[in-house]
Amino acid sequence: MFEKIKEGLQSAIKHLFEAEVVDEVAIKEFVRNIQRTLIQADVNIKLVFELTKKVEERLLQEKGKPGISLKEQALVVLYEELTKVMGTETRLSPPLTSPYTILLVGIQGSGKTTTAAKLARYFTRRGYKVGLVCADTFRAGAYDQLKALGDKAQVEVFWQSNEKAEELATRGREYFVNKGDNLIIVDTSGRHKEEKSLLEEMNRIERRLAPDITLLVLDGTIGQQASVQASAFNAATRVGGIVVTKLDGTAKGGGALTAAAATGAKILFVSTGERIDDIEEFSPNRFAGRMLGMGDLKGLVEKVKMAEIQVDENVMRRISSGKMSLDDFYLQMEQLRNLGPLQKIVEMLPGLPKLEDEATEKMEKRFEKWKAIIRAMTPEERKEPGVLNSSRVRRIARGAGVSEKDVKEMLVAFEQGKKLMKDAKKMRMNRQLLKQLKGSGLI
Ligand SMILES: Nc1nc2c(ncn2[C@@H]2O[C@H](COP(=O)(O)OP(=O)(O)OP(=O)(O)O)[C@@H](O)[C@H]2O)c(=O)[nH]1
Ligand SMILES: [Mg+2]
Repeated sequence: MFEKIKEGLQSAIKHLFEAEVVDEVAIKEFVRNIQRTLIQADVNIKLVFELTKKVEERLLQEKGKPGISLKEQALVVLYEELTKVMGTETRLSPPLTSPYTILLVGIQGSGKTTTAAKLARYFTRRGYKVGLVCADTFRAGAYDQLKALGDKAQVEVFWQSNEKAEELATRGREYFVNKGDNLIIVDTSGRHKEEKSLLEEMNRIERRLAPDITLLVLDGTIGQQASVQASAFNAATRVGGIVVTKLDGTAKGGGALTAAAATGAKILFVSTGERIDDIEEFSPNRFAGRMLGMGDLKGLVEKVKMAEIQVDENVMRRISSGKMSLDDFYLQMEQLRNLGPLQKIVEMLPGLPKLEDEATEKMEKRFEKWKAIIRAMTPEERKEPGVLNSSRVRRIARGAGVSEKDVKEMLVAFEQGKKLMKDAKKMRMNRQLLKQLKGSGLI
């Protein structure tokens, strides 16, 4: 799913992460690459430009936040904006205590019958007693198809011949309610050429049946055309949610999802294959993460937010102007620690070379040691490390339970860090930063 989008977005990100300097030019190129990818995925041009304009504006305005490089920020901003265009997260959770009716509508071949069976299975697994009603009086073999699928889901299917669709729908519901079922799913017909009469029929069924929710089933392969269908059905019925089908193997999935979301209707489920279990709840967060090819982007966003909260503006100003004190250095190490295991953070950022486990472990251990050293110092020493002579170093080493060599090593690293932070303003480069860290012997 989303192979093309994934490829395009990831290559845009990789390109940005490999850039020497992330300046306005690099950001604009990043944005252009994203535009191209989304347009290829059939996302509506207006939506694409709105999204990329926001990404660009935010990146130029927000610049890098303290402790976060502009590249990481770019990734998070893109993730957040992608999530937004896919709508809000909504769950369909019918009550278990009273009967709930779902009416499925949609044009011919959109996947209604398949979806009816998939939903039957989905809700059966969650403890509902489900009944399927075939209210398709148009399609030859409509009942046989639903019956075969219903058997797979182990759900009973109701059907009677020679009935009006609205008649069939209400009788079916009555039958299952009397049986004590609490979730009734009604499948309807779709007619290609007679869309007007189809909409009229759906309107009739809806008025008569008064379902708890009408779900519109949209074929994902139609891309942004989804919005036209959604609007037409919404005018004839009260579309309460959308199911986008056939997202497997279509390059237009991004278009269908964003177009459907743009109509204001909520996408509740997506279907990704012909098998009975190929259905999942729609989650904008998770899908944006998937499009960016990262499992735990949400986690990264939270971590970035956390880091933002903890960074003191004054400290950052001191650090980036090269006036870092040992207290600031200590805080920096603390924050790195708060972000979680270093290895995990590095893994979450695309385009970064993998650190060996041992290297990160070594680095983390060293940080602990250095923190102990700083704790063993007087406030004056922390503020002005220049006063440290050999007798003070000896005292500190003893106080921290380390060797004098360790203390000296920390002081060298601190001086290097100070310089690094000063330069970081200019480069904000993970790769270079890592190289320098490696070169400095810190890791
Ligand atoms: N690959 C794929 N095929 C699907 C998916 N959902 C449905 N299909 C296929 O699409 C075709 C049409 O599905 P149906 O469920 O019969 O569609 P319908 O809306 O009930 O069609 P009508 O009753 O004729 O209006 C079938 O061959 C399904 O197997 C999906 O998510 N992925
Ligand atoms: Mg059907």
